[in-house]
Parts: sequence; structure tokens; C-alpha cells
Amino acid sequence: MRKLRVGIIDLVAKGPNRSLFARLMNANLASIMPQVIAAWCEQEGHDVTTVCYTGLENLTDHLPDSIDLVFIGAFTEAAQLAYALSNLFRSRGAITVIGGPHARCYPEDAVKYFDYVLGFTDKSTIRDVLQDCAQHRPTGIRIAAARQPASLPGVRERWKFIEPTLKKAPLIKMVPMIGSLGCPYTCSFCIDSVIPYQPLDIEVIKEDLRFLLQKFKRPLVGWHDPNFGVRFNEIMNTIEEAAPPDSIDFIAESSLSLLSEPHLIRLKKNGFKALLPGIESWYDLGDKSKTGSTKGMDKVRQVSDHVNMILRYVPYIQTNFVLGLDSDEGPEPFELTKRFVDLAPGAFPGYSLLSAFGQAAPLNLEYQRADRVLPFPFQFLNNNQAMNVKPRNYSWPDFYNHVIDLVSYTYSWRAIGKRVKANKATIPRWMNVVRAISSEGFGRIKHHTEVRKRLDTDRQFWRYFERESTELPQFYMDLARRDLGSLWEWLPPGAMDHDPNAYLKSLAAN
Ligand code: B12
Ligand code: SF4
Repeated sequence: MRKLRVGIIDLVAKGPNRSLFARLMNANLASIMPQVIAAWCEQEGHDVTTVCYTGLENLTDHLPDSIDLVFIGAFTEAAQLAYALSNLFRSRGAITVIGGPHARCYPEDAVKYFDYVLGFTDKSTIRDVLQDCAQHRPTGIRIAAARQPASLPGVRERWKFIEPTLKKAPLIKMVPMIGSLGCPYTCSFCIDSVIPYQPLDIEVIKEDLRFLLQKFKRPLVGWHDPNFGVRFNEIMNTIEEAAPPDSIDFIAESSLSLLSEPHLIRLKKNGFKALLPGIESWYDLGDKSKTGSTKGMDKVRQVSDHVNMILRYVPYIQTNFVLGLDSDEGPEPFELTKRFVDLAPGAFPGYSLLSAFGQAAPLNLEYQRADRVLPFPFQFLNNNQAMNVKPRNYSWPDFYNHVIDLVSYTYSWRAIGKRVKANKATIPRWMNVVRAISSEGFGRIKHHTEVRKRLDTDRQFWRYFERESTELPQFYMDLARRDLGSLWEWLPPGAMDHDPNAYLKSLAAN
């Protein structure tokens, strides 16, 4: 096989972004798979250049002019950026490949703009692409391994690609690691609800932790496991065998059901500094939060007690909620979340508007069958800029009124003050203040308020939300253009539109 010049782009940002948060944090959000693919391509004997796009780089400057094959890893919010980049690199003679959450969720759309669209990706998937490396136009080909890979290169093997990204992070430098794939739980809206749980090689994890202790005085590791700690004792034994107690700081997404007091004692001993459990709803998904059939205010009390207990062991906690689930009705779910904000003032609540990411979850088929999915361009599908599922039990104005009320309550100066008081450690304290007053808190209040106002005043808006028209309101078109910056010119014709029911149609066609 000829030696290829391979470029690999990890799109952490969806367009130019020079905000303080982006400068401080975006490099810490780098994905694992682009680094993995870089390692695999080198093992196959090719020349590799990687870039993690944090919103600050000029992408075309970072890759050599003559490149044979470009891999792009993208979330759906970065799909338009990925499409524009593919168009640009194709114009220079390159073959293009997309992988990551967007490719898994919207493969029917991505094939219009890429030569290859990858689903589950293992080393042999990459080898197939490297060997074929040919134009597939106008429609690209879809390739996917039968299941998630059995093993992934660890930090030591990925270090060459991790290090330049961490250099871009001025203060906090977080190394991405992963100990498992899939999840044994079945939360109906989640991409991993149908993917079997599978632990990765513990010897690789041990070696990586030892390696990091040589690289940093006190390493910081962000676990990318969909649900960290499912085999709790196994992963804790692994950490304890590799690293002295509390010598590495860890951050993990873990469900509340895994965070019992004995587990928290062990997590504290091993240096866990931040946890991000999903609570999601006061009426649904009880298994995940270990609340069983307890619902409503009883669940709020139980979960608040649990969260306050966690904060006695781990200094930072973000609790995730989904707003607009079908199980929610009337003001009560929002009022209950406000009570949670009062009862667990130290937690940072993260809110996601219910979103159907294409093929991510079987539940999305139900929304498509009921014709409830809106065709919002991908750029806005990041759980907050747009909600692409028409709520079952709320009108749009009613829903946005509740969302604005809840978000304003959560990021009010009163709540920010109470959060500062409840957090004892310095970094969590100030991290929460920065998040609340930045685009995540104040920024979202402003955005939701603007949307709500336009639902009353802008006829085009109303018609789009009510599915009476598919013409994107100018407000969103302007936002999209601003997001993409100079790459807007490279956006292929039609790339702002997609078929919101493609998943359902693809099943009907088979
Ligand atoms: C870890 C994680 C994060 C981490 C790390 C993010 C990162 N840059 O990787 C953090 C907390 C930072 C994060 C943030 C966000 N996340 Co997140 N996150 C996850 C999570 C829990 C695990 C993903 C993971 O790494 N899995 C392990 C890898 C190895 O497996 P995989 O993702 O299945 O990937 C396979 C293939 O897709 C392929 N592949 C993956 N990447 C690439 C790249 C290339 C080039 C190729 C060829 C192949 C390839 O190979 C893998 C092996 O088969 C998933 C949920 C889940 N349960 O999976 C959500 C998930 C990916 N996140 C999601 C979202 C929406 C977000 C946010 C937008 C949320 C927000 N509003 O802030 C941000 C965006 C951040 C960003 N732009 O980088 C959605 C994505 C939906 C979509 N279609 O875009 C998911 C699916 C959750 C959901 N809602 O269901 N997230
Ligand atoms: S516990 Fe988390 S990762 Fe597992 S299915 Fe539910 S939402 Fe997905």
C-alpha cells in the first residue's frame, strides 16, 4: 500500500470561538477516537498530522497543503463545519471520512458530503478505508464494525497526539481516558441504551496511569466512559494497583445508582474530584438514580439528600436533567427542579432540552412516527440552542416560559451565592460562578428569552415551530452564518437542510 498523508481533525468547537471559556477549557474536551485513529494510521505506516479544533485555530493552516485522506470527528452540532471542511479538502484533491456522534446518528445525510461515513470503528475498519482510499461521489459509502472495538490504544500510545492539544490548555490540563464502552442501563433517549456494556483492558489502564504519574506532578484524568464505574470494584482495584491513593485527580460521568456512600469513600480516597450524574427526570428513569418507583417531591428529597452526601466526599458535582420529556406535564416538573436547586445548593444543574439525534436511540423512531421532529439545522442540535422534538404536553410558549423561569432561578445571583457558600473548595466554587455567568447560564437565559419573544412576534418563527413551514427563520440562519465564519462559503448547497425522518424512512426502505 502506498504511504498516505493522513490528516485527522477533532472538531470540539462548531466554529470560530474566542470566548474565555473556549480558551480555558475547549482543549480539555478533545475526543479519544481521533487520537486512536491517528495511532492506528501510524501503525499502518502512514504520515499523520492531527489537529484538535477548539475554535481558535485556522484549520487550513494546521494541515499540510497536499493531503491524501482527511478524517473528521464531529458531534452533530459541528456537522455543518465538517461538511464545509470536507468540501474544502475535496477541492484540494483529498478523500474525506467522517466518524463520531454525527456519523452514528445521521449517516444518510453525511454520505452526501463525505467519501466514507464510519459507524462503530475498529482497527480493521480503518485499515479498509486506508486500503480503498478512493472517491465515492456523489454518495459516500458507509462502513461500520459489527460492534464496539474490543480494545483501544491507551494514553502512552496516544501521547504524541494528546500532548500538542494539552499545550493549548493554559491552566487545567485534562487527559482523556476510557475504561468501558456501552452501558447496562436502558434510558430510552440515550445512544448507549442498546449497546452492551464492555470493560476495556485493565492492564492498559494501569500502564497509562503509571505513565501519567511520570508526566505530571498531579495528573488530571477525564473518564469518557458513558457510565463510569459499572464494575466498580474492578476499576477501583485497577486504579489502586497503579497509583498511590489520591495522587491523580479524576472526573467521571456516573449514574447515581453507582454512587453509594461506601463507593464514595473509595472514590474520595482515589482522588475523584468531580462527578456528573444524570438525574434526567422526576417521573422517569428511576433505575438510574436508584429511586425505583419513587416519583415527584419524594424523589426530589431522596435525590437531594444523595447529592448532598456526594458533596461530602467529592468537591464538584454537576447534575444533568432533560427538559421536555414526555413524562412531564404542567408546571410541576420545573417547580420540583427548583426545589432541588434549593435543597442541594452545592450542585451545578446542567439542563438539556429534549433532542432526538437521528438514529441515536430507538425512542427517536416514536417521535418520527408521530411527526414530532423539527428540521432544525444540525448546528443547533446541542441540547440547548434548539429543541427538535415538539413537546407532548406543552405548547411552545408554555414550555419556554417554564424553561426560562427554571434557568433564571438556577443561575440567579441568589442561587449563585448559595452555591458559592455550599462549595468549600476554591476551584469548584469559582468554576460554578464562571459557568453561571457565562454562555452556559446567563447566555442561555438570554437565548431562550429571545426565542420566547419571537414565538409571539415573528410569524415565521411560529410557523416553523408548529411544523406549518420548513423555511428556517432568519434569526437561525444569521446565527448559523455567524457560527461558521469564513467557512460558510464552503458549505455545500443543501447542507443546511436534512430530513428529520430519515431514520424511520431508512427502516421502511429495508
Ligand atoms: C464522553 C462524552 C462527552 C465528553 C467528552 C466529549 C468528547 N469530545 O469526546 C464531554 C463531557 C466533554 C461531552 C460533551 C458534549 N456532549 Co457528549 N457524550 C459523551 C458520551 C457519554 C461518551 C462518548 C464516548 O466517548 N464514547 C466512547 C467512544 C469510543 O465510543 P463512541 O462515541 O460510540 O464512538 C465510536 C464511533 O462513533 C467511532 N468514532 C467516534 N469518534 C470518531 C471519530 C472519527 C474521526 C472516526 C472515523 C470514528 C469515530 O468510533 C468509536 C468506536 O466504535 C456520549 C454518550 C454515550 N453514552 O455514548 C455523549 C454524547 C456523545 N454527547 C453528546 C452531546 C450532545 C454533547 C454536548 C453537545 C453536550 C453539551 N450541550 O454540551 C457536548 C459537546 C462537546 C464537544 N463538542 O466536544 C451526544 C452527541 C449527539 C450528537 N449526535 O451530537 C451524546 C451521544 C449523548 C446523547 N445525547 O445521547 N460529551
Ligand atoms: S445510564 Fe447513562 S449511559 Fe447508561 S443508558 Fe442511561 S443515559 Fe445512557
